[in-house]
Amino acid sequence: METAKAIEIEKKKLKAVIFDLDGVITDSATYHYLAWKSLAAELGIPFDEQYNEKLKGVSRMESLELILQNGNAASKYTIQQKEALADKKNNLYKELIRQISPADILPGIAAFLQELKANQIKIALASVSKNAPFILHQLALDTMFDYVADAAAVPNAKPFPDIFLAGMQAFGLQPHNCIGVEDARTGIEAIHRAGMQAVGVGTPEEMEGAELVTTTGELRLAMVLERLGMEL
Ligand code: B16
Ligand code: MG
Repeated sequence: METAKAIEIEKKKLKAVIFDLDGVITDSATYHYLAWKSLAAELGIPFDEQYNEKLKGVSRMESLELILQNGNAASKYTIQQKEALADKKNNLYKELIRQISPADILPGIAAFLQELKANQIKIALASVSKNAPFILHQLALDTMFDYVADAAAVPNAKPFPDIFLAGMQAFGLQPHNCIGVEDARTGIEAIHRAGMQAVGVGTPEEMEGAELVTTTGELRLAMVLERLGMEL
């Protein structure tokens, strides 16, 4: 009986927090939007902020497909042409994100990361963005992360669990000792498929299914532990 209780307590220890980047650590979505908008305008395809919402947490090539579909242009280009279009967008995006600075860290995130570090909880990044290491550098957060998943090396993008599992495996942990923090539906699904509890940053409608729905400004270790039924 006592052994069973001890196992249950062990199962709920929080040992790692695995973060999405865009929309959680910083709002790089604005720059993705501006870069895609420029490309869409060049191609004569309608594109607005509402449509941009569909691209949250979606990989670069899949985002391009969605934009082309919106203009009934998906079959107009060869794979090679699509790769060139995606490169064009990425070059513009890379220019834009050079202006990101530590002032662009979303409210509450720096304090939450400090709390995790102070309590020896591992910190990982599970962003599908191939520009994530550069953005972390611009935010002066690169030394805060114990592991940054390589988006290029992960076979299946979100909503597959691969990128969250990569973070977990890097620390040799089990899913019940890890949680994921996300701002996109596909990301919440990926966290759940990885067997972890999900913290959703956004509105209850957008973050439906997450075990805890909050804002970055409200993220505090004690609150997260209590709401997720975990402990240090
Ligand atoms: P890149 P996340 C995602 O970042 C963005 O939300 C999504 O809009 C973007 O297309 C994707 O990264 C790929 O980014 O073109 O820089 O490789 O939310 O997973 O941090
Ligand atoms: Mg995101």
